[in-house]
Amino acid sequence: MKTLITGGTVVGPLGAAPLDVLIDGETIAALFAPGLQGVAADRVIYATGKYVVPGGVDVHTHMRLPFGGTFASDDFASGTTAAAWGGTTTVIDFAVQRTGEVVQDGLAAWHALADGNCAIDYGFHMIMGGVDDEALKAMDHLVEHEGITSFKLFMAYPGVFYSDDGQILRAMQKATDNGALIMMHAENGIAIDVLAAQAVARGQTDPVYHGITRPSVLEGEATHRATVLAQVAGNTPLYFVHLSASEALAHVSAARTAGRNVFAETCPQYLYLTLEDQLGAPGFEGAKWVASPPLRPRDEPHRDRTHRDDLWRGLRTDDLAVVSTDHCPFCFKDQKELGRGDFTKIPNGIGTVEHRMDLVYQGVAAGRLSLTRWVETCATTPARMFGLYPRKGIIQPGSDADIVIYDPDATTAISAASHHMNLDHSAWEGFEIAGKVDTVLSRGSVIVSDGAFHGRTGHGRFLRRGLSQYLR
Ligand code: DUC
Ligand code: ZN
Ligand code: ZN
Repeated sequence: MKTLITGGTVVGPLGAAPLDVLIDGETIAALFAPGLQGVAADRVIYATGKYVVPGGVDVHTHMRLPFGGTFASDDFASGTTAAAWGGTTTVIDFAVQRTGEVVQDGLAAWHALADGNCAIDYGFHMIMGGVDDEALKAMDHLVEHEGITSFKLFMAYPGVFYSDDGQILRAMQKATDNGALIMMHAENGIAIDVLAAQAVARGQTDPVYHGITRPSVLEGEATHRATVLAQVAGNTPLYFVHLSASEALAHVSAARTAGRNVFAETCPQYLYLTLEDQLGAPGFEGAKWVASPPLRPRDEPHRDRTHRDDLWRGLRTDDLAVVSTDHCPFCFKDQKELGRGDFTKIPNGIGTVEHRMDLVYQGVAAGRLSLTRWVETCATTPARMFGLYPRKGIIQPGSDADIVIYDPDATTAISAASHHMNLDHSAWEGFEIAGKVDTVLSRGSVIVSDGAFHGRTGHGRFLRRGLSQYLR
């Protein structure tokens, strides 16, 4: 089956140009000047006035993550279907090794959850919840034999996922040897737990105290500590997940200026939402926005140069290379409600997998980000960072035909009433965004068009990934 996408503007990391795209089966066969005569195709998709961009690559999702006595509300079927609706055609989810568990058992459990249930292609990182001799050996095995080349460690959540500095150093030394990427949740969890317990003891139990007890300097401190540990371990490739704070970004920038293999992502929630406006909503409403790191105060660190301003700047300068979602949805009813009367018991997470392409495109519409940077941060760089390039993240001959046709003249209104995530509320309720996902192809199949989903769970295949292709 040959498909021709004609009349659109193809956007890639090198710029935008009017080009037609020919797809043969599951892959891109050719790009050529618009309207070239004599091209035979079984199906023609007209993209006049629209952008033709690589399918989005969201490298940070948590389908069914066990957390706080419950599980993230999207499974692989609902979560990857919602991703597809939003123009994301690849996710990398986090398989989990809990403390005391064998790494390979955690991985097998994640394959069982995902296998046959995904609407789009998917890969895994591994959360290392218990770094010991066995787990370190397992890292080699996963890199060599399982197509898993990135490992998340937590400086937060003592007693749950937490690694101490010695465990972090040992995992980094292992990654220096085998070429894996260490992904870091950088918040000083030991100090945070003291502040949180003190707040609860004072009766400060509302959701907003989740943010107040996790100040940005404790993300900055942990970020710096991790860069030092990576330096000691031999310039280990280090990638900070969900970076939210100016202090943390400054440490990433300094390490990068020193020539080190240090990278970072941010997430839409940190680009738009704030501690006062969302987390501080009246009553228990703010629980919808409890995630870690937390939403940051509106006017910090400076009223005229906020965390959000710095994050947009970081996206322009590549100190922030990627936008992911940290998609980790929990319903308000029965899940977020577990923390009524004690914010420390609110399951941490926000659901955004459906809206990332739109929310970052909003930066283009507002003049904060170039079209090319939109595609780079949402598709091309995540694919390169996590060893999927050029199969994913680019429109060029030989690549998988994962393509989004994006209409810059339409608008998107976000609401729980219309989204496709298994979530009874939206952290983005009422957001009106310039731009709209029009058509989505996954490996040559049209899975979204004309406001309808045409894909199927089970279409998505597991992606064995290579080492990071973004190292310097
Ligand atoms: N942060 C969250 O908000 N949820 C899950 C894990 C994490 O690091
Ligand atoms: Zn995290
Ligand atoms: Zn996460």
